[in-house]
Amino acid sequence: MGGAEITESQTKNYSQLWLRYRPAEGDMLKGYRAVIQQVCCLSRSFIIGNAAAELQQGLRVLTGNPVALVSRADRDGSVILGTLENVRSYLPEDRFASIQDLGPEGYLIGSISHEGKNATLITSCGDAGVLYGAFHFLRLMQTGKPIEGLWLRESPAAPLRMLNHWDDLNGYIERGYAGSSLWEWQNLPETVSPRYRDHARLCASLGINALVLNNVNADPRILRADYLEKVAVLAGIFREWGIQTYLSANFGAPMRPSDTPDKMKRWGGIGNLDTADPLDPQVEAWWTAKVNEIYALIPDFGGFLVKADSEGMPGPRKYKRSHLDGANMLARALKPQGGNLIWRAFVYGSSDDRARDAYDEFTPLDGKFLDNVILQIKNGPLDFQPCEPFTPLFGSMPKTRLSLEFQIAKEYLGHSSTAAYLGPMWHTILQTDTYAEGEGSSIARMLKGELQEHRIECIAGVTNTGDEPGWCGNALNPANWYAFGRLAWNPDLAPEVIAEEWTAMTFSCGADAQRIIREILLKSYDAVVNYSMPLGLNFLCDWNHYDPKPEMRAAYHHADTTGLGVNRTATGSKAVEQYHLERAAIWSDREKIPLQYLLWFHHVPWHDTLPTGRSLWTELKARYAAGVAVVDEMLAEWTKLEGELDPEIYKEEVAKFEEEKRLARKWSEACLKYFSQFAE
Ligand code: BDP
Repeated sequence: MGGAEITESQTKNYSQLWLRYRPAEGDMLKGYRAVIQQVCCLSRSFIIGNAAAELQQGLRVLTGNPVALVSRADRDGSVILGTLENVRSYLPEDRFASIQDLGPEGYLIGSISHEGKNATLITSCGDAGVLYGAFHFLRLMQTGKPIEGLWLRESPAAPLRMLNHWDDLNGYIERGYAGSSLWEWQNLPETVSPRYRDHARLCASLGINALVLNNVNADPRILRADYLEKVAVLAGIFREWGIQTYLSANFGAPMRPSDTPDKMKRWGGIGNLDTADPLDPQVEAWWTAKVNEIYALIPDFGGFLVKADSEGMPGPRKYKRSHLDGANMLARALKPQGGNLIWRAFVYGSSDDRARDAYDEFTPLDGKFLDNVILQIKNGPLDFQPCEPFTPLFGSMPKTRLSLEFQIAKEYLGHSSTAAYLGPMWHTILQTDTYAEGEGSSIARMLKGELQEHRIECIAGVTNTGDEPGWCGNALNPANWYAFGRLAWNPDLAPEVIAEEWTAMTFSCGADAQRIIREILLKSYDAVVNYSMPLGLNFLCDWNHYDPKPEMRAAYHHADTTGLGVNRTATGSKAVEQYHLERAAIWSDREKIPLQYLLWFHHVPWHDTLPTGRSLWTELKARYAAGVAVVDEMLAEWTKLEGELDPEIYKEEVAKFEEEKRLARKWSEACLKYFSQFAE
C-alpha cells in the first residue's frame, strides 16, 4: 500500500500547503479523540491504500494519539474505508441504494453503529471516491468542525477536473512564476522526485482527477518513445491518487523533424511524413500507431489536449482543412482506446473584434464533433484578462462536449507578485446567468449537469505550480490552486468559505491572525482589477503581460477624445449579440450593465455620469486610487502578523506586498497619464 510517512518536520513545513496537519485543540481535540481510535481499511487497492495511510498519519497528528491501521472494525472508534462492495455488511440495505446514486467519485461519510461499535464509514462506488472522502474527513478536523453524527454525501460537479501544466521539456514554464517545471525529464524514468507524489496528493485532496503534463504550445518530442517511457513513470504515480495523465500534442508531430524550424520552432515533428494533413490516410495511421504505443505503456491514458492554428501552432488550416477535420481525425485515433481529444477554442479570427472570433469560428461546428471530442474554452471571450465577461460559447454549443478553462497562474494579474485571490472572479463567472435555457442557466449549473441541453463536462485550470519550495511563487498563491480544485468539485462554494478553509488548513496562527489573512485574500482581487484595468478595461499591458502599456493597446481600449471603451453593442462590433437575448439586453443597456463590464461593451463619453453619480473620468480616477490604497492597506494588515507566522513566510510576503505597491502605482500612474490626454 502506498503513502510515505508524514514526518514531524513536514507538518511544520509550508511545502505541505493545506495538507500540513497540526494538532487539534481544546474541546475539539476531546471530541476527535472520542471518535477516532483506528483506521480500518477493507480494500486492497492502491488508491484506497493511500487514503488509509493519509488518514492514519493525518489523524495521528490531529489527535496526538497513535492510530492503528487495521483490517477489522473490532472496537469503538474505527474509521472504516472501502468501496461500497467492501463495506456492504456495515450498511443497512435501504441505505445502500442511495449511495450508488453518488456515482464512481461521489462518497458518503457516515457515523454508524455496527455490532454495538461506533464507527465512521467512508465509502464510494469507486476507489477515488473513498480517497476524496478521506480528505474530506480530514478537512473537517483541519477546519475545526465536529465529526460526530455525520451523514455527508458528496459528488463532484464536472466528471473531468484537470490541471493544465504549461511546462516545456527544457524545464521552462510558459507563464509560470514559481520556478521551473516539476517534471525532471532529464532524470526520468530512473530517478523519481518525491514531489511527483506530493503533487498528486495535493491534487487528489481537492478531487482533481487529471493532469496535462506539458505546454499547449507542445513540443512534439513529448510523443517520442523515450519521453513516453518517462511519462509512463509519472502516470504510474498519479494513477495511485486517482489521477489520469493527458499530454498536449503538437498537430505537426507526424512530420519529419524540421531542418529549418520556423521562428517559434513550432513546425517540424518526430515522424517521417511530409505532411500533417488530417485527411491524409498516412497521417491518421501515424496517429493511430502513436496512440496504440501510448496505451501499451499507459493503459489508462486520458488523451490529448491540442492547440491548433493558434499563435503559430500547426493545425489543419495549412491543408485547407477545418478544426473539425483536425479534431475528428485525432479523436478517431483515440476512440478505440477510450481516450478523449480535447481541442482548444483559443483562436484568432479575421474580425475587427477579437472577442468575437472563437464564437464565430466554432458555433457553426456544433454537433459535428465526434463524441470523444471535448472543446476547451477559456472563461472569457478574449484571454484570461483580469475581468472579462464569460464567453458566449457557453450556452451556444448544446451538441458539443465542453470544457471550461481557467488560468490559476496570474498571467495578467501581476504574476506571483500580487496577493490576488481569484475565488471571487471565478465565482462571478460561474454564477452569472447565461439564459441559455431561460433564467437560472448559470455556468455552475452546466457543470453540475442540471440543464437539459447545455452541459460542461470538464473544468481545466492552467496551473500556477513550479519547483519552488512553496510551489506557487507566493505564500498566498496556493489559495488559488485550492480554490480552483474546490470550485471544480462544487462550483457553488462561496469564495469566502474557500478562503476560510484554506487559511485554517494552511496557517497555524490564532483566530485573529486567520481573520486578517482571509480579509486580505477577499479584497485582493478587486484591488488588482482597480489599479490595473477597472470598469471592464483589458489588455492594457506591455508584452511581458506584467507592466502597463496602454499606448500600445489602442485596439483594446479605443480611448479617444469622444470617450473610452469598446462598443460591442448593436451599434458597434455586435459581439453582445452572441449572447442569449436576455443577457444581451442587460449588457447592452448602460443603466443595467454591472460597472465591472461597462467599458468591455460600451464606448462611454468621458464626462457622462455613471450610476455612481460620478463622471466616467472621475470614476476611473477613483477606481485607480482605490486599488492603490487597498494594496497599502493589505501590507499594513499583513505587518500585524509579524510573530504569528513562520518568519520566512512573513518576510517573503512583505517583499511581495512591497512589489505589489510599486506595481499598483506604476499601473495607476501610467494609465491615468495616458488617458488624461483624451479626458482632460
Ligand atoms: C496566452 C498566453 C500564451 C499562451 C496562450 C494560450 O500569453 O502564452 O500560449 O494564451 O492559451 O494568454 O494558448
